[in-house]
Amino acid sequence: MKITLYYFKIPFWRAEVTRLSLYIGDIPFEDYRIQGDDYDKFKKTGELPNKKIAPFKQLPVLDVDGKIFAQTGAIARFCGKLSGLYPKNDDYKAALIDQIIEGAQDINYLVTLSGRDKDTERKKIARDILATKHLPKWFQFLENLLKQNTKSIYFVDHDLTIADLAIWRLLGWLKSGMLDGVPTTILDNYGSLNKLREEINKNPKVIKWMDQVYGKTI
Ligand SMILES: N[C@@H](CCC(=O)N[C@@H](CS)C(=O)NCC(=O)O)C(=O)O
Repeated sequence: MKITLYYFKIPFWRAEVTRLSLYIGDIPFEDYRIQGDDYDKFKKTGELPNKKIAPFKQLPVLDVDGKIFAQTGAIARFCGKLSGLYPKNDDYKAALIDQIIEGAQDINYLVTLSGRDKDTERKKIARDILATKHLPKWFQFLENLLKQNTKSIYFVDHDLTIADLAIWRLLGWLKSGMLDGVPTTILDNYGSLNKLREEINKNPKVIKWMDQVYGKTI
């Protein structure tokens, strides 16, 4: 099976959940990062470097033996099944993982909405509401789910899944200081989320990936 993941040249959770899942599972894949002319063409027409058109003119897109499909969750699940980080025969466990990925989508959407206004003053207010109301509410939901799983520090059962990787990278972005109006202390009050982050930061394959691809831990 030949797998190519198309995404932009950034370590964003939408792609990183799949890149890391494949890397952890020792599944070979091409990590195609769209930039330069490829990027301009994609932005104008939705055309990918393999000449196919992205179904929603968005990334990520996965190419599996010449067949393509999009959407972060669909791609992460497909690759998670290959790498052993998503169940093949346990619908309930799969749904528990799915709800976290969908939660990540909801959080991402709130962040996107809060950054849309071109008016600086209105954007500042939107970001303030994001940082003081929306994010704390969603972090608490995630914190509760982590606490409910008494089997491990992960979201579901005993082991790492794509749910953990998605939230790990999403949280890394949210507390990075890159988002205007969202302080780097935003996660300080969430013990279980921090434990999850620390554990994944210590994962030898994650360390190796980060070092090899980005030259640092992010
Ligand atoms: N629902 C999609 C959203 C994907 C998405 O928003 N991708 C962004 C990059 S993070 C994109 O391709 N934006 C370009 C565009 O919308 O023109 C998913 O889950 O993958």
